[in-house]
Formats: sequence, structure tokens, C-alpha cells
Amino acid sequence: MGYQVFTLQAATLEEARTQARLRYGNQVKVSQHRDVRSGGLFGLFSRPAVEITGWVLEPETKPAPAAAPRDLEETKKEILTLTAPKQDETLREVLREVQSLREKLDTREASSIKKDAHPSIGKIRGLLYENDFSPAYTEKITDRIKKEFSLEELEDFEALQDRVVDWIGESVCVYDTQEIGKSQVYILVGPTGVGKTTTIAKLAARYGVTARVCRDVRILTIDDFRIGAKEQIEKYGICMHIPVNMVTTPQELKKYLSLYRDVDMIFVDTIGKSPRDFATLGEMRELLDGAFKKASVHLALSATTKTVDLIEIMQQFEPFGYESLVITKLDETPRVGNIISAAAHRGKALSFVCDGQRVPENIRAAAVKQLLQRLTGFRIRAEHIEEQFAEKEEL
Ligand SMILES: Nc1nc2c(ncn2[C@@H]2O[C@H](COP(=O)(O)OP(=O)(O)OP(=O)(O)O)[C@@H](O)[C@H]2O)c(=O)[nH]1
Ligand SMILES: [Mg+2]
Repeated sequence: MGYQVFTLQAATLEEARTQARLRYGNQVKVSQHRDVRSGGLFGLFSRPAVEITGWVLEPETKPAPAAAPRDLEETKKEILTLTAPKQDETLREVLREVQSLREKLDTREASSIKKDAHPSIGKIRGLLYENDFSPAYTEKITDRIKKEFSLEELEDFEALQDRVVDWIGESVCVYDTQEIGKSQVYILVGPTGVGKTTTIAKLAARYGVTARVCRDVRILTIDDFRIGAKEQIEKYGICMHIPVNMVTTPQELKKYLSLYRDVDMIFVDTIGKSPRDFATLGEMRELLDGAFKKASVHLALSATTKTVDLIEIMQQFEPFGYESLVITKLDETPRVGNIISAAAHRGKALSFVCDGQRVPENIRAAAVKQLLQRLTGFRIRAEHIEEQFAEKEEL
């Protein structure tokens, strides 16, 4: 931006300013003025006048006129033309990706639906149901089949069911019964009538009478609630020559634990109460607390109990901190799916299974292969199972 300097004369200062404004615009600046004489000839007949000198900003170079709407449109088009191929390519790529994902999902869904409806899976579901496995356990197995087996592989039902039997076996956790001999006190808790007293008698005999190396054992019972309970366990004690004592208070329990401190093992039979009877459970827990430091607690469950009830019982007895499950009355049912499902659901290990009323015979350490052999409808390959789930010999 520049300046234009001007000089002009007029009769008066005011007139000179007006002329300047008229000629150069309102922005005109007058920097100085002086009195002069104007007109005349050789200095004669001249009139007094005023001369002003000033400056004015030179008009700016006008900006280019705004692009006409048409021009703008054209520019836009030009830009779009320049970038469009790139955008198109990216978009096409994204669309291709989406399409391929959708196809994959469709194929997977279709394959999952096809697998779900596959007769082999239907048959496995039927077999699991027949064996009393819980719906949740069955779902886990079928989900795993769908994940690990192709549609073609599902055609080979024998191979499929062999794998399922292996999976069932793998889901069973066996308690190391060698642990039992390590703690001096063995406490068996559980709901009413499941066979706690009978099992305590069987275990006392197993460790104190029939073992290769017999231990010095005692039986304590805290069941003074049920009529005949004391007599029942005393009878077993007399037959097996194992002393039986009844305790009703924590002090009494302490007294016996102190009295029997040199004894190898003390088996404690507990009161059979419904797991819903929290008050009694609480009292019993208090009573047992004195023994807990050197005791291991185990939960007796009947194989004839429904899966949901088994799970609830396991939950209710959790405050006792039981280490394993003792399954009784296995002789009363051919099905083991409920036990396997419930134990797997709560992540509990099985220590012993009882399959009859006879003391001391009807008890053995839990073994995966024995449970699998009880599965009905499945092809059980004895040799393979023996190999796959070989348990160590105990005692
Ligand atoms: N068939 C079968 N019966 C059993 C087994 N274990 C125990 N019984 C029977 O189940 C019934 C109850 O057994 P108990 O040992 O008294 O059961 P409990 O859990 O001590 O019962 P409460 O003390 O009343 O809670 C008895 O008739 C036992 O002979 C078993 O493994 N199989
Ligand atoms: Mg009892």
C-alpha cells in the first residue's frame, strides 16, 4: 500500500480542504498549509490564497472478485475429481472387508446351525440327558463339539462319542486320598440320611481294621439329636473294636482331642441336618471349630440327589471348608451325570464312593474310570480309559 502526496490552492483553507476531499476522498490528510498569492501577471493583480499539502492512501489493489458460484462449483468438482479415486478405493476396500466378514459370520452361523442340528450332536445330547448331566454341562460339551469338530468329522459318531467320554473323564477331579491320613481328625458333614454314620464306620474300618498297615483310630459322634444315632455308631464301634464317644459341647470335643492326641486318626460323625437349617449348621460349625486346626472336613452327598440340589447343598456347606466329596448310595442309581456335573460346576474333587450298606466293604477311593464305566449308552473303551485315567493306588 502507497501514499499519494498532493498540493492544491484555494481562496481559503476551508475551500482547499473541501477541494482535496472532493478530489481524493474523505480519507485525505492535510499535512501543512501556507498563505500564498494566486493568479495575476508577473506578481501583479494576484489574490491572496491558501496552499495545502497533504497525502492520501493510494487505493488498494482491489482483491480479485469473489469467485462466481459457478466457479466454486467447478473448483469443488476439480477437488473431488482429484481425491475421488482414492476415496473410492478406500471405500471399496472397507466394503469388501465388511462383505467378507459378513460372509464369514454367515458361514459360521450356518455351520453352527447345521452342526447344532446334526444328528450326532443330537445323539450326544440325548446320551448326556439319559445319564442325568445338567443342562449347563450338556451345553458346554455341545459347544466344545461345535468348536472342535467339523461337519465332516461329525459323521464319525464313534470317534465323537469317544472324545466326549474323554472330556467327561477330564472334567472329574479326584481327591488324593493320601492326604486323608495326613490330618489326625476326619470330619464328615452332609445333609440328613445320606449315609454319614455308615460312611464314618466304613472309613474307620478302612484305616483301622482292614488296611495293610492298621492305624490306631477312634470315632467321635456329635449326633445326640436323632433317636438311635448314638446306638447306631456304637454298634459299629463294638463290631470293629473301635472306641466310640459322644460329644455335645466344644469343651467335650477339646477334651477328647486332647485325650486322643496320640491316636493316629479320629473320625467324627456329625449331626444330619438339612443344609437349609442354618442355625444348627452354625452351632455345629462352632462345635467343630476346636477340631478344625488338625482336621480335614469332607462332604457326604447321595448319588440319588438331583443336580440342582447337589449344587445348593455344596454351597450351603461351604462354610465348613470341606476338601472333598464323598458320594454315597451309588448302588441306588445307574446315573452319575448329576454328580459329575455338580462337582465340575463347583470345582470340587471326589474322594470316596460308597455303593452299598455293607460296612466296611462298600466304599472305595473315587476313580474316574469307575465313573465313566457307569455311563449308559456311551461306548466305553476299557483299555483306553484305564490308560487315560490311571489313578494311583492308595493305602
Ligand atoms: N444303598 C445304600 N444305602 C446306604 C449307603 N450308605 C448308607 N446307606 C443307608 O442309608 C441309611 C442312612 O444311613 P446313615 O449312615 O444313618 O445316614 P446319616 O447321614 O448318618 O443319617 P442322619 O445321621 O440321620 O443324618 C441307612 O439305612 C444306611 O444303611 C450306601 O452307600 N448305599
Ligand atoms: Mg448319622
